[in-house]
Amino acid sequence: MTAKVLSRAALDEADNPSTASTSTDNAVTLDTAVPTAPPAPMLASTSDSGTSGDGITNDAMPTFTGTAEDGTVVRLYDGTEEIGSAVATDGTYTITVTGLSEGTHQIKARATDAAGNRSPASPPTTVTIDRTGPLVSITSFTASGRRLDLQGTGGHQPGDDTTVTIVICAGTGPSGQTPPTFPCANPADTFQRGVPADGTWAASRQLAANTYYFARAEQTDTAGNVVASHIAGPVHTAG
Ligand SMILES: [Ca+2]
Ligand SMILES: [Ca+2]
Ligand SMILES: [Ca+2]
Repeated sequence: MTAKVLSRAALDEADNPSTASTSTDNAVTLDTAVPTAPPAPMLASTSDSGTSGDGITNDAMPTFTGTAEDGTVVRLYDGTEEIGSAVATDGTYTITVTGLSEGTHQIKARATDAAGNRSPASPPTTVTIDRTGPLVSITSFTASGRRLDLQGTGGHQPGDDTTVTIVICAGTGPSGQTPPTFPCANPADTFQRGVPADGTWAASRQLAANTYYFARAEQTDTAGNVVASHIAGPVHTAG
């Protein structure tokens, strides 16, 4: 609704007792309409690392987008804590939030109009911050004749890939005992091993004779964390 009001001076005689005005310049709109609750904020696809669309990300400062009444100030909350704000322009907003701790968060939006009316909270969006990569390692790397035997560990936490990828490369340098840069251009072998519940894996490979080899294992998770083990080796196959 619209109402004509007296100037602030007329309303506050202690400050300005003699300058009351009834000018129509002081017409203001009294906005008592509370904004409707915005829809749930959406995690921006660019902030949803690893598998897209699952709300699991290793980005601790993700960006959210959404819609709200034009011109309102949209605030995002993690529980009761405000984590970012922006003005809705053309009815949309983009907010990059302050750091979120690892774990699951329920993010809600509220919109506040120029008159200070605050909307109810939006439905929540669930986002999981996962910055912990799988625990992958090579624990044993030996040669017997031309056979290489490997043992290692892999992560078995929720979201960890169920396989590790093992890459074996020949050594470099005159003696062949210098470790290559991984991943090497022409791996001697690349293969995968499943990670059972006990978190260990083992493999045997038959490769070329009289060669120094190095190995590295790698594992990812749904958040897109990629962990590479140390480079194991050299081991030398028999001539
Ligand atoms: Ca309003
Ligand atoms: Ca994701
Ligand atoms: Ca993880």
